[in-house]
Amino acid sequence: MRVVLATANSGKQREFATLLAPRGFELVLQSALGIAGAEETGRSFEDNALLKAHHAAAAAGLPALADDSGLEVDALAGRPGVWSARYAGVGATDEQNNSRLIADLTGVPDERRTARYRCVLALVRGPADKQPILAQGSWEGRIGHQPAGSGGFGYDPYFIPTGLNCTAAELSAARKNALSHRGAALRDLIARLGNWA
Ligand code: ITT
Repeated sequence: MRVVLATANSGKQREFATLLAPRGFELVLQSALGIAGAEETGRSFEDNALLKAHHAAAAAGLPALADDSGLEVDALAGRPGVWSARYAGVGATDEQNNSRLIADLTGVPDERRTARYRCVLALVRGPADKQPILAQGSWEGRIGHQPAGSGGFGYDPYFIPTGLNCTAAELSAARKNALSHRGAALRDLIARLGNWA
């Protein structure tokens, strides 16, 4: 089935393609259809995932899948949360966002650097779909002091998953997909699909 993937994030695109191709989804990037991203005005991951999916479905005339995800740091009262992509300002790079995160955690000891990634997926048949499929996943860990690794994207060079002695950016793509919030959300989505197609 042709589904428009409502993301401009190339890190997410790679992870989705690997996980969904075997399930018969033919993912079309919204950028390939000339569709710009929706403005993320929601206050929750759920709101933003739905907003992005409805926007892409309306513009493409196709079913749409969107992801809203982010990092919640306990010592920062859950920030950056829905602002993860623009923590250091609109249009910030991953490096700038990571610099702000590490600056905000100056002096915070290891045991208080706990965090989790969260991912919410929204799959809609069209812009007026009243029964979207929502799926979610999370991944616990903590924020390190030094960056390590070159895989993944975003905050991965600083995110040390619980039970591991390396960062998410040091994992292979397959290992990250097996452990991550996005992998978990996709497995949840697939379990909820039923006869959706
Ligand atoms: P789209 O809205 O176009 O999908 P985006 O990057 O703006 O792309 P979000 O608003 O969902 O997406 O923000 C997600 C941010 O959270 C992302 O830019 C990273 O900073 C962070 N993030 C989410 N998942 C991540 C992951 O698997 N690894 C590292 N950082 C992640």
